[in-house]
Amino acid sequence: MKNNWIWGLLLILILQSCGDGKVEKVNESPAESVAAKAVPKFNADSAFQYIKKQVDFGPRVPNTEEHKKAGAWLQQKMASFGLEVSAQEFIAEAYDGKKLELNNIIASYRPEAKKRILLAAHWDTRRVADKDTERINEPIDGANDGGSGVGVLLEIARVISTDSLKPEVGIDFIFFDGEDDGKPESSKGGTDDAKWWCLGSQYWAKNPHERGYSAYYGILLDMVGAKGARFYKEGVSLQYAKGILDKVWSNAHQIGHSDFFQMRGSHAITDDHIPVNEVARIPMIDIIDYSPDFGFGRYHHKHSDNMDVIDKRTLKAVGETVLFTLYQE
Ligand code: AHN
Ligand code: ZN
Repeated sequence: MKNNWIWGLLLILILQSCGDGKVEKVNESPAESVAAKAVPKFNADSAFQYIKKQVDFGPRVPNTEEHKKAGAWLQQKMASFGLEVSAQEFIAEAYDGKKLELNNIIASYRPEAKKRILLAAHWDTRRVADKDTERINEPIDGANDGGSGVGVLLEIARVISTDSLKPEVGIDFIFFDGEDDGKPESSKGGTDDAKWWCLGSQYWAKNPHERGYSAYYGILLDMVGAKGARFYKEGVSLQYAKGILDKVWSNAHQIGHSDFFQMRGSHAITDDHIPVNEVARIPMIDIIDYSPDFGFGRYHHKHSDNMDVIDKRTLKAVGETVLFTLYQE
């Protein structure tokens, strides 16, 4: 009986601490942020498996059987999510005169929606390991450079199509082909070097999958899975789509990924967002693992760009940030 007051006191303390917790949480978020709409869970294990599946096909070098098989799997996967899939097959010439059989893969969520967001990544991998010291003329796995962007987008597509929470916007996923066949290090230095990269996005920007296609904005993912990755505000994105860049980086910070998304600018990078910005005139940012101090990651265009470089924490940071952004639009 005499213990009753102790239990009472304990109960009051528990109730108080619960209340305090709630108030503190509200105070933690930055002053300018508004209540966020609910976002389904991004599964980094699933994204990791999608990368492994691509790597298991072998290097996705244009004009190879591995490339063809991986492309067919990508289309089938997006169709299995209930998306409207189309393939854009074309021939492009490489820096060495080789004719490349390329295939841009487009998958649309809610094709009837007016307000649309374009999400892109390249799905081809590099035919040489020109930054390596050995087996320079052999193709790389491209787990990060090629595999990771596609893996994150596949997981986003899976979540959007299977979860009961749906975004309000329509979404177009584009897997660009022929991004990574630019001149090797040994023959670099010409004035035309830039034009041999990004063959798929160059083609699509001139020949969109739908006449007069446009989107509210675009997000390109390139090398978004490496351990210790850091994403800076890339130069071309700053020039054409600073508002989007600031919004996405601020979202990343709001949900706890400030380690990955650095509030600092970096150099302009030749990538698939250039034709999208300059030719298709859709503002598009590039989330890319490139540091203003150290350049590309140590794995870049080397055989070490394999599954060992992939870290689920990086996939989670990028996946959650993009998914959060989509669900707030
Ligand atoms: C440069 O090497 C400057 N741009 C190529 C961008 C790239 C290659 N992204 C992935 N692989
Ligand atoms: Zn590359």
